Amino acid sequence: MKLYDFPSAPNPRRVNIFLAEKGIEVERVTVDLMKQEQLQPEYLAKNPACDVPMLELDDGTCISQIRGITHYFEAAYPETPPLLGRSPAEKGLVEMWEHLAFMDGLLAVAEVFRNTARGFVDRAVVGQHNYPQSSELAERGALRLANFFKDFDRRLADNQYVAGDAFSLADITTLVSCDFAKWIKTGIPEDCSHLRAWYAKISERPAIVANP
Ligand SMILES: N[C@@H](CCC(=O)N[C@@H](CS)C(=O)NCC(=O)O)C(=O)O
Repeated sequence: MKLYDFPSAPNPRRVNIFLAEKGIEVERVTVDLMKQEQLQPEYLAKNPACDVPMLELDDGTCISQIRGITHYFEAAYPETPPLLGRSPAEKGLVEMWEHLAFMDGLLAVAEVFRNTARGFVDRAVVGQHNYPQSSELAERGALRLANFFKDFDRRLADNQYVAGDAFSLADITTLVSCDFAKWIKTGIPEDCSHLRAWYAKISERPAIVANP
C-alpha cells in the first residue's frame, strides 16, 4: 500500500494527522505539486481528480478524496481509535461537521488563495481542467471565511469537540482550515474565544504536533 502525499499542503495534512492519531504507518510517495506532478499522465491514470492525497492498495486499487481514504482506513483497521464516529448518530454528526468544515472553512480559504496567488494563474480550481482566477471569488472567499470562524465558534461554545464529545476527523479538518487561513494572513478572530480555546487544546495532540 502507498500513500501519494505532499505533506506541506493542507489536504494531505488532514490524512497525515488522521493516520498518526490511529498509529497507522504507510509507505509514502511524494507527488511534487510545485512541479505539477499531479497533472502527469501516469498520475492522472491512477487518480482522475489529479490531487493529493491518494491511496494505492496492493492490488492496484486507487482511492482518492479524503473521505474515501479515511473511510478505507477506519474500516480496514477497526482496532485503532475511531475517528469517524462510534454510534450511528455520531457517524452522521462527524460526516455533517467534517463536510461543513471542508466546504465553509477549507474551501473558503482556497477560494481566496487560489484566486490571488501568482503561481495559480489558470489553476484556480484543483483538477485536470484549467480555470482562470477571479478577484470576485477571492473577495467572496474572505467573507465566507469570516462566517466560518463565527459559525464554528458558536458550535464550540456548547461542544467539547466539533462533532460532539469525541475528537474526530471533523476536528482535524477544522484545525487544518484554521492553519490554512494563515496562508492568506488571516487568523482566528480575537472574539472567537471558544474556537481559540479549542484550537489551543487540540494543537497539543501528538499527532498534530508531529504533522505541522
Ligand atoms: N477534495 C479533495 C481535496 C484534495 C486537494 O485539493 N488537494 C490539493 C492539495 S491541498 C491538490 O492536490 N492540489 C493540486 C493542484 O493544485 O493542482 C480531497 O478530499 O482529497
